Amino acid sequence: MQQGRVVAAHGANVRVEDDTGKRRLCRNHPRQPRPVCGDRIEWRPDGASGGHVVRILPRHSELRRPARRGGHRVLAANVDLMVVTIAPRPAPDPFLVDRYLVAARLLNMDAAVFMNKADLLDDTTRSEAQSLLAEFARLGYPTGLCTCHKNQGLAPLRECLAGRTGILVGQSGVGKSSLVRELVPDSDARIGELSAASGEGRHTTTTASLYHLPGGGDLIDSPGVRDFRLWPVDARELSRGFVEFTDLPPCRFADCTHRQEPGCNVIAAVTEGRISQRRYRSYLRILSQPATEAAGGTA
Ligand SMILES: Nc1nc2c(ncn2[C@@H]2O[C@H](COP(=O)(O)OP(=O)(O)OP(=O)(O)O)[C@@H](O)[C@H]2O)c(=O)[nH]1
Ligand SMILES: [Mg+2]
Ligand SMILES: [Zn+2]
Repeated sequence: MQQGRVVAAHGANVRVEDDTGKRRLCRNHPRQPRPVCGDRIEWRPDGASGGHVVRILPRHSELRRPARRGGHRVLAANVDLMVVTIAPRPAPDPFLVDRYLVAARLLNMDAAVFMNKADLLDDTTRSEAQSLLAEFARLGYPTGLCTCHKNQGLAPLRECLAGRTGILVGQSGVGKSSLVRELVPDSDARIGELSAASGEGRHTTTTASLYHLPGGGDLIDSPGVRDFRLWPVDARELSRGFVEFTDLPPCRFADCTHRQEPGCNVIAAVTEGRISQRRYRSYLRILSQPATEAAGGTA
């Protein structure tokens, strides 16, 4: 029996890297839970280059999204840092960033927000981008502006990732795979053009893959999404996901949902400008999302 790390999962087969760095395809028994990218597993060789999965070792974190028929799907395991990637094109969706940041907190991962394709910014859009990033920086998230084309601004991202397992998440076409190619020189991550008609990405990456960073640490490239929905959460859990809600004094009612209750300290902080109106609107939107709605996107 050997141990290894799953670097990519393709249905019932997983690509596993052993201690020596050798990769091989292992079959997973149909009745066993499916390993995902980032999993540590036990496996047994059969034949010269193949093997089969014996079991998944305990995970210290799971990146999840709701499944279409209820429950949830795990996209990647043993992730320390979620790098929410945005770009000037396709246009950033701050509400999508908020949902990722909530997910990261609830899943016990750190998070960072990076805007790639900074070479596409002009003076006006640059200052808009900077104020959006500043909002996340004020909340304590590492942020940065970078570009793959001139290889600029990547040092802060490298620093965040050093010695850890990070995952790049975000809309299709923001340049996640391009970042992998910059950060992991010998990687073979595929890169796609944006659609000329819609300006959106074409969902080039179809499965999560793990790469090793030259300075230590691992980086997982993930398929772009149109949408990232949280699994159903109640007000108490959702409030844990909004970092700026967590060190306020307790509201008058222990089960306050921060919608309209008297003596609500979240509403007071929004009124006094200590919590941003935009983030509070994101909170209300997530809270009112129908619990049974099907998951969108392709990831
Ligand atoms: N101008 C500019 N274009 C970039 C930059 N980084 C990536 N691109 C381009 O953006 C397009 C999409 O890049 P990808 O790396 O495939 O994007 P992705 O986020 O991996 O997309 P999915 O795999 O579909 O989720 C390609 O045409 C890249 O050449 C950048 O820093 N500047
Ligand atoms: Mg990609
Ligand atoms: Zn309240």
